[in-house]
Amino acid sequence: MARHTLTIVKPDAVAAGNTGAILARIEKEGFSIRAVRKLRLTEAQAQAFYAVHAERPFYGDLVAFMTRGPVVAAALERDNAVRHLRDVMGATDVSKAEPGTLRAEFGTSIEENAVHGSDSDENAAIETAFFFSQTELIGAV
Ligand code: 3AN
Repeated sequence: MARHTLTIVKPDAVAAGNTGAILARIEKEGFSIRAVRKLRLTEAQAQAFYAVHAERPFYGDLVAFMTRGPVVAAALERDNAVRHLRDVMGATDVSKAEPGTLRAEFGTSIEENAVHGSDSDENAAIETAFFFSQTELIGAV
């Protein structure tokens, strides 16, 4: 089981001042932060990051949302990293997210759902490389 995943605190949660609370919860879950960066995605970057959704009706809105303010990206390490972060995040649609999950606590809708987490080991590697170079990634000590 691969040990790496990538999270993004989305613009809604950054604007609401929830970055620290979300990263604190992620650390409490046993993740080590390998690298972290605050940035504002360009339209081209957001389009590329969500290219898999390019044909979906919500793609334009999703790109607009993800570029409307800064995000905080973090590369994470833990046993069973992808699965565990997905469980901690909860369902994409906030109204279906289990109580106690990050999306239930900090999200407000299916789109403004506070946090992203990679959905496979393969995408975790691609998404981590999207934000960080190899030399920026610090292994757990
Ligand atoms: P997840 O983030 O749970 O992996 P994806 O990858 O299916 O979900 O969707 C990526 C993002 O697109 C979601 N986080 C959400 O912001 C947005 N999204 C997904 N499905 C919808 C939808 N039906 N309507 C509006 N936005 C959506």
